[in-house]
Amino acid sequence: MPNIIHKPSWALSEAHATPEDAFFNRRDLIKGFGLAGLGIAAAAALQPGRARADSDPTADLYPAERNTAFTLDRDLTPEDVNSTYNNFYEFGSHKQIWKAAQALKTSPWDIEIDGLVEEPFTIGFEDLACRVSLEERLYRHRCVEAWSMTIPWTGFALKDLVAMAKPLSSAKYIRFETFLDPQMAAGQKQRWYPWPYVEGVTIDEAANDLAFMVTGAYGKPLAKQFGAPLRLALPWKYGFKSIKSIRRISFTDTRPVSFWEEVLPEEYGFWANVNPGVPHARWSQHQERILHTGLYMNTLMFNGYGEQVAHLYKGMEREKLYM
Ligand SMILES: Nc1nc2c(c(=O)[nH]1)N[C@H]1C(S)=C(S)[C@@H](COP(=O)(O)O)O[C@H]1N2
Ligand SMILES: [Mo]
Repeated sequence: MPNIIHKPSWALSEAHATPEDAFFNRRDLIKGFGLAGLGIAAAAALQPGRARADSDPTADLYPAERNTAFTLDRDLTPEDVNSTYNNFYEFGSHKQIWKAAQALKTSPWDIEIDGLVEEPFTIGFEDLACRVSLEERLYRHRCVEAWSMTIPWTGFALKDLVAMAKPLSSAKYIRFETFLDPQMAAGQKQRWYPWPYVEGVTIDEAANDLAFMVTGAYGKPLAKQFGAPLRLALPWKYGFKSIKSIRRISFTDTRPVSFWEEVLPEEYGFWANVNPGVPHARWSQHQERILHTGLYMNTLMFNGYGEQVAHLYKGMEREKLYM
């Protein structure tokens, strides 16, 4: 397992711990006044914003240090643009789902690791976030609908999670699954979609340096509309591969059928690598609209990440690699 580098706010260092005697003295004092409950409530009320029950216990992990190996040749998309234009069908099939997505309950959030692993286990998201080493990376994101953005993600390498899961040598793919809760996410009441959202990668793709598990963006814990608390970022693939709000990670020897592949297999496949030369069934992939400027740019092979990933697909020319 990776070293514990960051400490969450609730794991107080010894230097900050209240010495036991002082603690007991204070408690006796409060008891003496007969105002224990009231005293605590009043103290909390005097400090709005402090010790709030709903505050995010992973907030102390941000901002994480930027890994300069992952930089960009273009401006970042402003946060207010990115966080108000999203695909998250669980909360509606349009781009303005950011308000509806605030209904997503992200704590507690357990992640199941199962399938072809030495021993299946469940880990709480906050626990996971503290066991890995978080870093910031600047990534491109190219949606299959021909718009693109750039974003400072915070997270950890997917290969670190694979190491933690200890897959058997028979595992060839990883299948990711989002939550299923139609009461919370009204989009999941639309029965014609095969909920929950599912995505998959090969073990080799997961081992690539670029494959990133995202826990934050813009130097903060992930906003709900970005797929809190944990999503994937696979910047050389069309955006739909980057599954949001992951609940279950399964190691398997069969290729997972992803959500969009199940809906429209003639238009969406398993690989979905960005290729400007291979048009979508209904539109060209030659260019992309930059979200915050509205200007068009030529789309790059593997979204500009060919040097890092092209080798993964050598000898696979018979596969539908670009849809
Ligand atoms: N669970 C889930 N994950 C998802 C989607 C979704 O609808 N549900 N949409 C995908 C698509 S099509 C894109 S382009 C990206 C959008 O990510 P963003 O909103 O952070 O830009 O999320 C992907 N992950
Ligand atoms: Mo997308």
